[in-house]
Amino acid sequence: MQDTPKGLRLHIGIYGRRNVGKSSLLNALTRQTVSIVSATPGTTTDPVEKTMEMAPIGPVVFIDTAGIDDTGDLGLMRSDRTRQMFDRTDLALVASEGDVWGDYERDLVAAFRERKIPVIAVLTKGDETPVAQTVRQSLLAEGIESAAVCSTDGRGIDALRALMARMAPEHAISQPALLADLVPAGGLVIFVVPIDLGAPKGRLILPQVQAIRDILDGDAMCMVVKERELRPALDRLTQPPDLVVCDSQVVLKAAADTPPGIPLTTFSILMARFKGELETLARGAAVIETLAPGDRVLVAEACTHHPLADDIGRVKIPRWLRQYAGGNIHIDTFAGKDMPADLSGYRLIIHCGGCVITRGHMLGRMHAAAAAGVPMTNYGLAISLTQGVLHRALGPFPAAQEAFDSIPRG
Ligand SMILES: Nc1nc2c(ncn2[C@@H]2O[C@H](COP(=O)(O)OP(=O)(O)OP(=O)(O)O)[C@@H](O)[C@H]2O)c(=O)[nH]1
Ligand SMILES: [Mg+2]
Repeated sequence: MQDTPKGLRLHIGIYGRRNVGKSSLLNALTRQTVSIVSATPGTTTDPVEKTMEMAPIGPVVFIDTAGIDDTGDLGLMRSDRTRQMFDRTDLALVASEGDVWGDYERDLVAAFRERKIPVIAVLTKGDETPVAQTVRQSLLAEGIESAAVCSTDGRGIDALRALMARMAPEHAISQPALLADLVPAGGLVIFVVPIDLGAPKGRLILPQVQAIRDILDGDAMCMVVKERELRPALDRLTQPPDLVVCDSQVVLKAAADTPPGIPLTTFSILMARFKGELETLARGAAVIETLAPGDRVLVAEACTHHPLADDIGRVKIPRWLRQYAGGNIHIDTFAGKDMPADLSGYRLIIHCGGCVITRGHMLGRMHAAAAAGVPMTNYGLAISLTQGVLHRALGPFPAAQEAFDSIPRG
């Protein structure tokens, strides 16, 4: 990842007036002394760039800039240099001291909005300058996302990172393959797709269609079968397939029907890697094995679909968890755009596959969970775990399988 060319990195620019703490913010975000910090306004004169890997986004370039309010001949040249960075920015942080939001900040936001660049208002020096709630309210009213931070002790920095991941433009976030990397050109995959009452009429669901497309793009081949036809399909082949991918709901049968030497996984696990960090989610799944009666679990869903009679998040997963733990687990369900701000007290978050949210948004949620010290997994991994086949279903992803196996079990 260190070799990622700059052109593929998310460029995050830090802008604002002199002395508001832009360079300190950069140092806090990178956890390094990248830029010189001093109490003298005008310390940063030329743009400072720092290339790094930033969890949860991936490869980024930070750009620290000179104050936009600099004066005098030299000062105007410096603020011009700052303006030249606008077009290179994929995500803008507009820094201002906690109780200040004036024309300079408004002009900066307008300049980025004109360029369709997402902006976050960062209210700095939280230890010294109380954040005026009126400032945050008026920002919210204008649709400007904000974060309050203190760069000297790191408060609010993780929440800002999560917000940055959520706001980062999708194209700028490195996207892993869906499955083409698991199958060589000319290779064969069998997709196992149950056609039950839950299947949409006359078509396949998006992850299945995307998987078929990905295999075709990779010059490989696929067979699509229902779970009952998996065994006969395997019997007809003169060579074993390179991979079997099944729906989570039939993973037990598919695992039983697929000889151990053939790699097997589920659509949900493919999507978990596509949308989030599979290793983190695999570690989170292992927590289910240690759940005890009385534990609290948050079941989080990205969309607000109308709950079905046997709803997976509200009925099935809670039932399996209680069976697994052998007693009552306290389960809160949440559906929608913003996760609860207070995640403390939960032993685990089980998230849906996130098909309606972007990868950046999902990574932001994963990071918020990590910042709160709460492990996270997703529906598909949880289902395979409760069926006792997650270790096998992670086989095509050795790092995730290792992460899953490495969790100490009480
Ligand atoms: N107490 C406190 N001081 C801070 C914080 N962040 C920055 N400062 C101080 O504010 C002053 C300016 O910080 P810088 O990071 O250099 O600010 P800047 O916006 O980069 O300034 P220029 O480069 O001059 O435009 C320094 O004295 C910092 O120590 C903070 O979170 N808390
Ligand atoms: Mg500076």
